[in-house]
Amino acid sequence: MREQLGLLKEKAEKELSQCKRLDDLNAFRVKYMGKKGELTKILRGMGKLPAAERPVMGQLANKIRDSLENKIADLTEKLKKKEMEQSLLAESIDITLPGIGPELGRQHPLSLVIEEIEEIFLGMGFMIEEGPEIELDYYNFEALNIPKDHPAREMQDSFYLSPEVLLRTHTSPVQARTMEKMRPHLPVKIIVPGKVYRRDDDATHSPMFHQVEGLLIDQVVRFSDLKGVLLNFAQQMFGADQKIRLRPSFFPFTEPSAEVDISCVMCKGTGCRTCGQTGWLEVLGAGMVHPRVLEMGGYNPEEVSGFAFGMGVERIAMLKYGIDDLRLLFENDVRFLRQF
Ligand code: 2U9
Repeated sequence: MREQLGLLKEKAEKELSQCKRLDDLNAFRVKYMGKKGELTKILRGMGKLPAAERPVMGQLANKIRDSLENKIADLTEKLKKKEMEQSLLAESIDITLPGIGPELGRQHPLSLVIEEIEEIFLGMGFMIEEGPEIELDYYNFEALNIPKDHPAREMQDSFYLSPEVLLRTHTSPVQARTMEKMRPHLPVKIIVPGKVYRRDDDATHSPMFHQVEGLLIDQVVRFSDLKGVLLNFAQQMFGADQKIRLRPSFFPFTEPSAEVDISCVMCKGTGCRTCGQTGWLEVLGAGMVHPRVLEMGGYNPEEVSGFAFGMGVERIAMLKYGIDDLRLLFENDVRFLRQF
């Protein structure tokens, strides 16, 4: 039995030294010291020994058991500590790694252009007015000298919400509202930026686009004042060497009316594909405010006069930044937007 115990001790100690995890230790304890464990079996077999051998063998077996128990206890402590350290290590964060910053947005090219236009007109003493995108038929059409059967209504093919309510087709109703609000104050000197809606959708027309319109009413406002203001705008927006050209036109709300061209931003007036070899680009509409429009706004056309103008922001942005497709402005592709 002494020999048996010696072998068992040797084998157990070797196995114990190979235990790398707490699970291994538990398995080890069951294998040797459990109910059916190898050492337990030997201890149980003591009874069959001659009485003289029992105390010595018993002592030896107990010594081996105590020594194994001590070693298991030591190793349990060590492995617990090791496993704790490992789990802490696995949870640890490298605080020296570079952070993931939020991606910074940019201003949309249309916003940039609107702000630039606003700055230029603020510099000439205009105020900025805004108004509702859902508008009454009265302010969108009637107050602008476009009665119910007028062909200009069809040209602006509109989104109606009810017979008297629609998405505004231009920002002009804001000027009409501002005249009502300010009368009889002079001057009325405003620009109105904003979204407008028309039933149009192709390569050069979007159902929603942006306008900036302007209105100046005072005691004596002349056509030459209009030309001066628009030339100043064109030169600040597109360069000090800009020229402008006015051609006769028609709008129901102005008389006389004009289409306003600027010299081509691509070829500087020599003629190219962008300007169709003319050297000119049409970018604005303008005119002297129609006496009936002044009247409906509450001003006496015998006592005051005014000019008005309007421009499409998308067109200005495309010319300014050399954008060749309107739709790029509405697709919100960051690769496009990041360039401005
Ligand atoms: C009031 C009186 C007069 C606003 C004007 C234009 C000429 C014009 C177009 C330019 C390109 C619209 O975006 S566009 O399609 N606009 O040509 N707009 S005069 O005249 C007004 C407005 C309000 C009370």
